[in-house]
Amino acid sequence: GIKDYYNSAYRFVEGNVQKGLGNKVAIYCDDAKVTYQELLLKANKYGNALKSIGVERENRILQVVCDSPEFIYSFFGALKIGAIPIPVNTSMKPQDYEYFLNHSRAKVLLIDEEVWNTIKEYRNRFIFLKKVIVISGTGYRHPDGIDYHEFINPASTELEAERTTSEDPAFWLYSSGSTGNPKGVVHIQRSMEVAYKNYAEKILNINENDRTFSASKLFFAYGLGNGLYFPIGAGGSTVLLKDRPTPEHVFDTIEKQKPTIFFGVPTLYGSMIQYVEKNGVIPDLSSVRICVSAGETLPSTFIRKWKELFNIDILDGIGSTEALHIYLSNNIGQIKEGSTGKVVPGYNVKIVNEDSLPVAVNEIGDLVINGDSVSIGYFCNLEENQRKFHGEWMYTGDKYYQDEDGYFWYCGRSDDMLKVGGIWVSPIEIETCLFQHEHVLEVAVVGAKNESNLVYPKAFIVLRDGVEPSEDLKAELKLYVKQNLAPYKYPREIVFISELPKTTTGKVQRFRLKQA
Ligand code: 3SK
Repeated sequence: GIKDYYNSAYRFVEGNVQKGLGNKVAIYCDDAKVTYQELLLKANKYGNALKSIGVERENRILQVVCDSPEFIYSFFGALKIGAIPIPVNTSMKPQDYEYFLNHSRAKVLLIDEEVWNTIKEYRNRFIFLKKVIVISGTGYRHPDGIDYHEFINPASTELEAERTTSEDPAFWLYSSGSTGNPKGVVHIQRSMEVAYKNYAEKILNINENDRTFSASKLFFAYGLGNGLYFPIGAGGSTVLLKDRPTPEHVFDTIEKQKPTIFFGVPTLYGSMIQYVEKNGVIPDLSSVRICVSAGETLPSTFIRKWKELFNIDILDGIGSTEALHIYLSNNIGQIKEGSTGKVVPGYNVKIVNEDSLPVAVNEIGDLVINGDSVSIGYFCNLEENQRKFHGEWMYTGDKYYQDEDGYFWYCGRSDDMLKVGGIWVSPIEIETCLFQHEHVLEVAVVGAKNESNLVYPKAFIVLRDGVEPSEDLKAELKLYVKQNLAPYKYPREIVFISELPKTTTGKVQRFRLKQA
């Protein structure tokens, strides 16, 4: 028979109310405060309302909702009845939503009114879609959708959790990747608990007194942990920001809502530092005990500057949508600037060569990982499943080396490494070097080919405000790399551009630069 009934919504929400935290604030959003008791009742109502329109266990629901209490009610409400919420980015194009809906075969769409207004004219293209629930500030009064508040209001607040097991599918996230269509990453009921225990408990030492604030939105794997199942797993609180996370909004939110843990990405830390330098006023971040960065390597200069401005450390780490959250991280009090830190307890990692054999210390190879929060695979994508998942190991697609102290150093995506004159060259190393130059704001290095089809490093550079692009500056930058790295690594070509192409998660889209 079935041994281990486990329902993550029950564990995360009802568990806190049973522990006596019912009157504690779980969610801060603008001026609203939502207690655990209220969260439980709203999630129950939504789960019951879904049942009333025929949603059953394992049915999928595409959730296009901004960071708000409704995001959290509906995510847990769906999980509680064993249905599968699929949160996706709220600022995509109509063809992206068409892809998500048709690829996931979701029969129900829960969507913010502003987004629905941009896609409703394409409804006849959404071939599996049956019901649309619209979240509107003023009430939704059109026959093409059901108003969210009218939908949940009549539903009962009592809901027994579906008897799922820890291995039942729970939710999906779409992974944007740098090429191809987004992949539907399937996570199971235990995934959040595992990521919470491994990273939030053991690395962040999260507890009931913590209040998290994630600039990365809840529909990203990074944001989902930071702003939803980490704080709620700990019986703490989350601060949500509905708006775009500009430096101004983020600083205002920190000053007003006083989080203890802040999560950002390198580009945001960079623009927050620039904002402070430009305005000459240092915002009050004294409530924050630790900051976290992920997504791409955090430049050492940002770590130092942040410490100088606010006296707070930033812990850099790396995770993935497939692993659900961070599996390599620096530790509080043991930061090696520029490194991705060490293995997060609970995960196993190896750096392997082309024959899948472990490489020596300081040697670059492919990073592979395993752990109980890793996805069970992509929905309907045999080729990518076979490429990525090898027995218990998952290929992360990242090149790394590990130093003699056990710290991991990122060397680029597996397919971004350049073999220049027969030697592997890390584009990241060249980028890090160029980034130290006083005129460089952002930089990305890719491989280009000369007339003999030989690969050479080509740098795309965004200059700081007020710096004039010139041939002399190109020569100066090339010389700078030659003087600071092995000379064969210098970029043979430099292109000045106004902005680097990026994914919605802020990662540079190198494939676009390769085509440029
Ligand atoms: O990009 C990352 O490093 C990351 C971290 C946590 C969760 C998900 C992702 C993609």
